[in-house]
Amino acid sequence: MTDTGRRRPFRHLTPPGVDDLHSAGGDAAGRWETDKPDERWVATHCAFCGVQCGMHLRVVGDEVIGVEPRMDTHNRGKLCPKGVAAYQQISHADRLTYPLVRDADGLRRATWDEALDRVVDGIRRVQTAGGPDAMATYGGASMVNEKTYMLGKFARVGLGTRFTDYNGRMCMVSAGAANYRSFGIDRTANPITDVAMADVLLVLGANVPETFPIYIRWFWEAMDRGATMICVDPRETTLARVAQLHLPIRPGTDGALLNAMLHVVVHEGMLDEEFIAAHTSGFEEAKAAVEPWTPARAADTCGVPAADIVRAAELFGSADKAMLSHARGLEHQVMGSRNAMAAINLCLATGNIGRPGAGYGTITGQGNGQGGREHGQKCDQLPGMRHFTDPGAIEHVAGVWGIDPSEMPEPGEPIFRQLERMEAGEIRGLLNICSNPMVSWPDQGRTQRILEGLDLYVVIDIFLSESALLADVVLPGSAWAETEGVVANSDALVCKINKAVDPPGEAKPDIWILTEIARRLGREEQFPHMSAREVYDELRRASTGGRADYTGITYERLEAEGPIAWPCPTDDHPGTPRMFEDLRFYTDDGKAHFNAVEVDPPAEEPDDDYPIRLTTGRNVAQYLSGNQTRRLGYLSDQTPAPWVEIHPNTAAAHGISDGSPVRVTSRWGTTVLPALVVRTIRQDTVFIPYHWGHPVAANQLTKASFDPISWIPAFKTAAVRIEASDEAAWAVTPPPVHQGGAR
Ligand SMILES: Nc1nc2c(c(=O)[nH]1)N[C@H]1C(S)=C(S)[C@@H](COP(=O)(O)OP(=O)(O)OC[C@H]3O[C@@H](n4cnc5c(=O)[nH]c(N)nc54)[C@H](O)[C@@H]3O)O[C@H]1N2
Ligand SMILES: Nc1nc2c(c(=O)[nH]1)N[C@H]1C(S)=C(S)[C@@H](COP(=O)(O)OP(=O)(O)OC[C@H]3O[C@@H](n4cnc5c(=O)[nH]c(N)nc54)[C@H](O)[C@@H]3O)O[C@H]1N2
Ligand code: SF4
Ligand SMILES: [Mo]
Repeated sequence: MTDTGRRRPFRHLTPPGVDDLHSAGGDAAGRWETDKPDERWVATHCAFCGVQCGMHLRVVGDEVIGVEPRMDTHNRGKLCPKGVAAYQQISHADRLTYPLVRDADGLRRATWDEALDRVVDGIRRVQTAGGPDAMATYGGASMVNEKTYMLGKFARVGLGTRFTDYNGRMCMVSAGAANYRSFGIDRTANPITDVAMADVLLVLGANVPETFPIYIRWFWEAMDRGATMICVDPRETTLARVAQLHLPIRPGTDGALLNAMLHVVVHEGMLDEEFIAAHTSGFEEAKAAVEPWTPARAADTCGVPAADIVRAAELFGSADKAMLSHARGLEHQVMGSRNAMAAINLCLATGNIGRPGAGYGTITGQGNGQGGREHGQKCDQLPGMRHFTDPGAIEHVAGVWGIDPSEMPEPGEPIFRQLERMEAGEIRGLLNICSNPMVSWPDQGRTQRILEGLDLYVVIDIFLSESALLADVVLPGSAWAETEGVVANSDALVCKINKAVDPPGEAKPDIWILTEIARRLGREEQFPHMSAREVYDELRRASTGGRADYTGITYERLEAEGPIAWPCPTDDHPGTPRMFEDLRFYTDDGKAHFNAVEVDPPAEEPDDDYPIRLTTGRNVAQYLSGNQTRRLGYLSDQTPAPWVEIHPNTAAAHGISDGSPVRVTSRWGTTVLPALVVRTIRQDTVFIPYHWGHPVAANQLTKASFDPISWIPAFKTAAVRIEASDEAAWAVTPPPVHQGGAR
């Protein structure tokens, strides 16, 4: 590879002076190596969140024995507690090491042939009775892009079904819908490094110190430079504690707050009229929609002082460079997409987009939470972030897949719409790869009824999850360190994941499993067994000309240059770390679109029986459904079980003291958890981290109600009652018992 003089995106975007403070270490390319003769270091990225910190896996023989942070990647030698422990999954005694099939006594060991026969016979039966669409697939964004791409192709070509979707339906789809409507593309606009250069930061519903710990550096750096921080969260997170202004908002009311902020910006003459006229459309409608949202009215809805709303708007509206960031706190609501649109409206109205230190970003959650929504495992999408509405896209992708365009199924539906079809008996089979719905979907009772009611339920996982325990067939797949691949991190930086070891025991690469099922269904021609590299090269071709264009991002370039941000249409394109710098948008008219935001109440409102608001979320030491992190001693020691956060006044009113058992009951379920009595939460709200299964799962309490645009569940807005409980203890759920397949 010739030296093109290009610099790594994170360096390019690092504020002046910052680089000097940090020595990259290692050799000139930032590579570090071991001097131990038996040991190999494999350069890769973390298994967990969207930061995608670079790490070396330390490998001896066929075992990963440890980890060293990389200095040459955007984490600059830092890892959070989960990153430090991630490697312990790989050789973990609980790994699934052989297939399981269900018989009258439950799950038992089976050969691959027997298990695959069960899957293929099951699919044939389901599709003979109900047609191709009676079988559905459901994927996950912990998988590398090679796997997510293969899943979309497997569904459309291998099964011929229109029903595929993925776990980002619970995560990024509200932000995605808003980004798409406003900018015409579903990608974060400004890179997170822009935070460090902003004068004013507005952070809504993002617990950055716990959920993106390595990114917090940019927020502290901004504040050290004198930036003003405004934080909107019903809890006083570490970020809120240091913010100049904390708005402890009532859960589910961000749309009202943002509309009121735009109202103030309009009425106090803080609009960037020139920018609005030249680069946007739809402003008048958006302006009309915020007119009724006076600060006083929003104060009433949001439960924060009107003066603070005005101050927040004035700070944001008068800044030269303002950055707005949000995550799931703002998005896990029936208003999720509209909240994100209201956030973008505020940025557009004040001319904060496409500039260093001025703009907008939704912080993507999962390791491949960006890539997972680009290459076709999503229900209405074809690879390269292409849409079924575009006949050219169908033709292009059909060509890459070797099928006639007429064979391409129709666009599908979000998984939570598919659940209605499962309840109605229309969808009879589900293949779930890389998600644990028994912990992560809302209204766990309903989830269990649906999964148990299917004629065929197949799970491909690396550990036996609460959801795998209900399956007819469990197939042992591959962890991130067991195949090559790429992920796109929360800045759309495409990062190379490298293989350290083979899958354990009889476990197989996920791509092999999907390919083998498709072949046994008679699709040998479209599904030759391919290496990860061959799959990736096909993905790149499929993405050519799409919005998420990966054409120019080869494995070789990633290895030579480090992460590259898409779109990157040619071999000599430098990648696109910051979007919209030329103020051209991916919409029909090339302008950014304002969207008028009408405000609806939260999914559930408190009443006399359920007077308290429940919101749910995360803790620094656990990851998502916990199926991975609950097994890692070092992490589990920190938070072995969930708790319920309660304000001291609320606790006292209910006779609850710190550490005492509390029964929390919603219209949908009940559980008992220890109280964590803290001053850092609203008095009318309680919070439960959701990383554990039954009987302490937060999602026993949440309602299955959804954003009508994105179909994201309203995880942040339930209504409950709390009572001091006399139950001596609460169950600490260990992970489901492993199959005894220790290596
Ligand atoms: N340690 C850890 N890190 C993670 C993950 C993990 O499981 N564990 N998961 C990753 C993934 S997939 C994701 S999606 C991200 C999520 O990252 P975040 O969105 O930061 O995480 P959450 O804890 O879900 O919610 C963030 C905050 O929203 C607040 N909140 C609750 N209701 C509301 C509301 O109505 N309005 C507002 N404004 N705020 C509200 C909560 O109090 C919480 O502090 O984290 C990623 N990183
Ligand atoms: N109440 C409440 N519920 C929530 C949320 C909330 O804030 N509150 N947050 C929601 C959000 S944002 C998210 S992202 C979801 C996530 O919820 P889930 O989709 O359930 O997420 P994970 O726990 O990551 O599930 C991934 C599963 O795949 C397995 N796995 C990991 N990597 C691989 C791989 O490469 N191959 C295979 N075959 N398997 C693999 C893991 O062992 C695990 O069982 O939860 C949502 N649920
Ligand atoms: S911040 Fe995210 S990517 Fe980095 S080590 Fe922690 S979990 Fe892994
Ligand atoms: Mo997520």
